[in-house]
Amino acid sequence: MPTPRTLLLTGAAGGLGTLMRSLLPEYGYELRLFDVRPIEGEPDAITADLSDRDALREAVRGVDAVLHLAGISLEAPFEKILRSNIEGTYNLYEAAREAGVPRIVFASSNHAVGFTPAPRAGEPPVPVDTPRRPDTFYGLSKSFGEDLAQLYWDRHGLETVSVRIGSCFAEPTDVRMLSVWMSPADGARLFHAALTAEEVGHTVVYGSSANTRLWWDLTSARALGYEPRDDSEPYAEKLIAGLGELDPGNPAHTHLGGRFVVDPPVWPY
Ligand code: NAI
Ligand code: 15L
Repeated sequence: MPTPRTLLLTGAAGGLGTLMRSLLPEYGYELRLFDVRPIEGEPDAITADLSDRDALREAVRGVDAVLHLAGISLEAPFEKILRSNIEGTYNLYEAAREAGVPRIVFASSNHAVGFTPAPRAGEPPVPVDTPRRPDTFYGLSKSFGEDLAQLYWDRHGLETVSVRIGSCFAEPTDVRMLSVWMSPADGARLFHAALTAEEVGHTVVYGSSANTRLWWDLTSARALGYEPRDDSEPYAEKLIAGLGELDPGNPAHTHLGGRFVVDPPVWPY
């Protein structure tokens, strides 16, 4: 598939959205920005909530694809998750279906499978078809998003790549992240591959760099043409010296979802 020219980027004001605003134009995309929060220096950005169906209809008009990052990105009361992540994602899919947008790349999360035990030394990486085990209402909403994407592919032919992102930040900041980190540059590579691969139907992939300590299987991501170039290992010595090795007796260290399985961080605003 040729590079989609116009890309709707939801969640454009957020951490990942800000990173992608600077990285994706190099791949040839013209970005249309959408977020409930205004974005400084971006007067053309659409400032609207995912509950605003008229704003979504306007936002998807004429775009070639959507990168859907908007939503609550940590644990929160169920009612808030319901509104932003579950109903909001449904509203986006409906607008995209009505407008005939052919493909969405959905920011799913490792927390859709967060209660899955991390592989121990010598065990194989977690496959993409492992049963979903959400660790929070947040993870549950990502599980819903993946099922919604499957439904819209099977019923309406709207394609999605659901990317179960690990931790996409400038650097890994704890020992678990050595296994699940996705560098921002690899994030842009993966989103570009997901936006341009041929005939994806609904494909689920894990989103991370080629980490030496990787916990999951990147085969389905690589099948899209993704070639990660980064590895968290250069950060390992300093992180382990400061924080210690992962503790096999601590559930937050032995499940994919990390601290979300015991002490989920809550919505900060
Ligand atoms: P973030 O919290 O920094 O950004 C999310 C953005 O969505 C915010 O700018 C917020 O204003 C916007 N938003 C929230 N509710 C909205 C609504 N109802 N209507 C319109 N906009 C709304 O999160 P971050 O880190 O940028 O993550 C982006 C996406 O990727 C999220 O969906 C998150 O769940 C997912 N993700 C991120 C990971 C990471 O490592 N950064 C890991 C796994 C998944
Ligand atoms: C996520 O899904 C969150 O959005 C992000 O803030 C991180 O907590 C990440 O997962 C993670 O698991 O490290």
